[in-house]
Amino acid sequence: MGLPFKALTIAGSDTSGGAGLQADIKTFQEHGVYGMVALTCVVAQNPFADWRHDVFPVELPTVEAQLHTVLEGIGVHAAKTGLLATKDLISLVVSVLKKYNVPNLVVDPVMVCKGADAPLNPEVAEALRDELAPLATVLTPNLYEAGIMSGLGVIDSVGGMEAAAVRLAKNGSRFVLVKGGKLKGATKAADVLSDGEKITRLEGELIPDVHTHGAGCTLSAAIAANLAKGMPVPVAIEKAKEFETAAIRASFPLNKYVGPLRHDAWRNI
Ligand code: PXL
Repeated sequence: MGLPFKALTIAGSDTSGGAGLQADIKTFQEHGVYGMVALTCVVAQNPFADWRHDVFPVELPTVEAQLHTVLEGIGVHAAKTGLLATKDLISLVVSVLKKYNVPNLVVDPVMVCKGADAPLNPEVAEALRDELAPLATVLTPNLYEAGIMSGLGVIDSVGGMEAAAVRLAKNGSRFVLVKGGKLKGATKAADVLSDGEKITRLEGELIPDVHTHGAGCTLSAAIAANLAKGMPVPVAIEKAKEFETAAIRASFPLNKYVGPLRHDAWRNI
């Protein structure tokens, strides 16, 4: 066996194991990519308060030290960002990423955790859009995040997704993948990919009544893993969607509040 490709996730810890850095590391592993972590915050789910998500940010110098460990001390073929929790954390991550010029950066602009529907403050959304998104090789907003970041508000059609994707690509991200999984009335899982000029609709199977905790983290980590291996962006996305679909099809309940994807499901396809 040769040396593996290496990837870094800059993300929060989901104590329940299905999203955040846990989803990322499991996904990297399933792709044969060596995973590393810079922890930005800890998310604990409160079993005494309807599984409320409490977010505990990590101190800035601690995050900076972790980024230096990996980016200065080791090096990566790709990186991804997940939950960054505060504006200051975003600014720190942006300044360090700029210094190291990381190849292949996937930005998942996480604004809310499912079940914790308190959107992060506007400052965070602005910093994601103005500071971090322009560094992205691939930006992967869901409908909610695409609506806020593009300024288009509520997005409820494929046309709206296309407009948001183009606008966000013109904001500096090389590719934008707007995920339509939650589009009302859809019969297919329709995502939209744009580089600011071309628009592609990516249709997949819509799997009804499934658990989807960690789906966004898993998809963006799979894209990062495929980019680390040298795949062109559209191929990396197509293969990541296949991986995610298999993992969603095999998702399972952990308790009455949450059900994660099964990251090893692709082995049995
Ligand atoms: O799925 C969004 C998400 C991202 N990152 C962390 C999370 C969650 C949702 O629970 O806990 C750490």
